[in-house]
Amino acid sequence: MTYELYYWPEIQGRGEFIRLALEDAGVKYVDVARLSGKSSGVPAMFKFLEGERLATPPFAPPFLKAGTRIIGQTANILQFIGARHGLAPRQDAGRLWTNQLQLTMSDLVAEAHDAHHPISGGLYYEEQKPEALKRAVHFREERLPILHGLVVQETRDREDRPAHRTFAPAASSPLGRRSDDLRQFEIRTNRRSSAGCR
Ligand SMILES: N[C@@H](CCC(=O)N[C@@H](CS)C(=O)NCC(=O)O)C(=O)O
Repeated sequence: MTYELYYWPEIQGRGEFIRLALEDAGVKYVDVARLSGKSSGVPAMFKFLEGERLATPPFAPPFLKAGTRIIGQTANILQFIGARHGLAPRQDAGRLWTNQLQLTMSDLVAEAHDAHHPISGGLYYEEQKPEALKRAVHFREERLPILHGLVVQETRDREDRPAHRTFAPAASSPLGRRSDDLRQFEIRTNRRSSAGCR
């Protein structure tokens, strides 16, 4: 089977997470919106987003067509590819942890986007530059170090360990360490998260 990936052709964006997983799995796929010709390109993507009545419609690109199945949401697609092609563990503990890391990445991507589009994703960056500049300070100083630090540290700590075996949080990770640092981390992120959600 050849997978069909649907994503904006000119940018890496969230589509790149899926491309990397498909490449790593070594499976056949087409990047539909990057192709030209009948049933290809961006119009083919819009057919799914706007046209057809689907039982499980995607909210936004990226989405993956696997046979008759249409799967949306980056983390969800990765969970599907990961389990199917041995890139992520099948057991609950490891599967949940891997997905949790990816959802953290998704938060990071969304917050980076919102720092540039603080008023609306429907407006160009240039139309909301003063607000973006203000928000960028908070993003850079408060959110980015936490989210980025967590992902980088976890990845680094895992390099020496055989993949798919140990899927508890790494001992030196803020999530794996029961210490004052962890309590500080939890207090800090909870406060920041709830402030962000309001
Ligand atoms: N939570 C979704 C977000 C998808 C998303 O926002 N995709 C962007 C491109 S990266 C888009 O095309 N959005 C159009 C829209 O939100 O209407 C995911 O992780 O896949």
